[in-house]
Amino acid sequence: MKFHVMTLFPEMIEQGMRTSITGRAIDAGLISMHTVNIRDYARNKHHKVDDYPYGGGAGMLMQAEPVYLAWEDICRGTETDPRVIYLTPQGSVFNQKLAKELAEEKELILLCGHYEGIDERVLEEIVTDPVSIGDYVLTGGELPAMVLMDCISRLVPGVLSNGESAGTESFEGNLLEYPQYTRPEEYHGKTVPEVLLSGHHANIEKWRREQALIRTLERRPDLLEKADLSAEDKKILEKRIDL
Ligand code: 6GU
Repeated sequence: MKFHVMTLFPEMIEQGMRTSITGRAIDAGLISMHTVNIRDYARNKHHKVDDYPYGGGAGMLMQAEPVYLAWEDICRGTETDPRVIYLTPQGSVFNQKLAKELAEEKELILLCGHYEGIDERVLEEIVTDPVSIGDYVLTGGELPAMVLMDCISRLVPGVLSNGESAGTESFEGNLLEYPQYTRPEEYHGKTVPEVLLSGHHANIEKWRREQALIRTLERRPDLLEKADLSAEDKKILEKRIDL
């Protein structure tokens, strides 16, 4: 996977991505990152990339031309024309399903806006996927771009070690993950659930499924509508709802 990131703050993206698992994946050549500073494509003396919005209103907008020229330059070096993800609170909300779909691509272009946004005309011209990371407002698209890259990278084969597998975790089958415990057996007077110490694998699996269902019901009931639930799962949930 190759990520091309169009931004006014390339150092922010590079610092973030060179850390931890994504950093290791870059070093191993499993993913790569190419940041492009949109300011380098401003064709004026002061490298100005923003201006006032027509019609008035608060703040400044990023101008179309430098964004277009930066995109054009990236595309000169790519074999196919990559999808262009524009990070914006006006996008569709990112989720694990979209992450899996994007992880299949060979290259992606991520466009980070700043200020109050970007001139709509260049967005119409180049953006294929407007994406948001949730219903709240951030100062720019850099953190969201890193969220997407982190999430997509860990789905690229080889990025996670066996111990970090991307299998049974939250959002698999639209359920949250069950609670987990490690040593010591007693901590601040609280003990580990008995079943986990029993060595009885079928009972452990049953307990974990139940906990995942209860946790999803309590914290993210909206997910249950999309979850694949067996008759037994439904019984567990109904018992809880009655309480
Ligand atoms: Cl993608 N960008 C900004 N600026 N704010 C956001 C967002 C994106 N997603 C949620 N809030």
